[in-house]
Amino acid sequence: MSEETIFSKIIRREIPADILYQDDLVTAFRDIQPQAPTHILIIPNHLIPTANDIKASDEKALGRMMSVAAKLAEEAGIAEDGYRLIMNCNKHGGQEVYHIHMHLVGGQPLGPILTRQS
Ligand code: DGP
Repeated sequence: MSEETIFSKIIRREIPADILYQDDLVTAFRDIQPQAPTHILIIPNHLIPTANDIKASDEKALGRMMSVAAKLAEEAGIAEDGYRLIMNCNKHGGQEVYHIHMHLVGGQPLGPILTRQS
């Protein structure tokens, strides 16, 4: 049994968050430390700790995360100019919260996706 994170409390509305979208499968809310003018997190309502834990049975929720990202990008007015969808995994990926989440980031040019670490 994986341990819940703060994101489960956000899903259940036990702690405050700027929730933009919620349905039976996913929840989307503004990141507390935005890295760009638009920075939204889209998460499955059930706990999947990392991308390594994604199973075929999660495909419906993962697909919904993608379609909700497209809808929210459109609503934020950043669809035409473009944006970035990011999912970090584990230590090397820089994952901090162990409940998978897709970052929807945009509203300005984002530069190269990676800079090589020496
Ligand atoms: P990652 O490094 O991919 O695990 O990103 C975690 C993100 O979660 C980070 O951008 C900050 C955000 N975050 C962490 N705690 C909270 C919280 O309590 N509320 C909200 N809205 N965002 C949070």
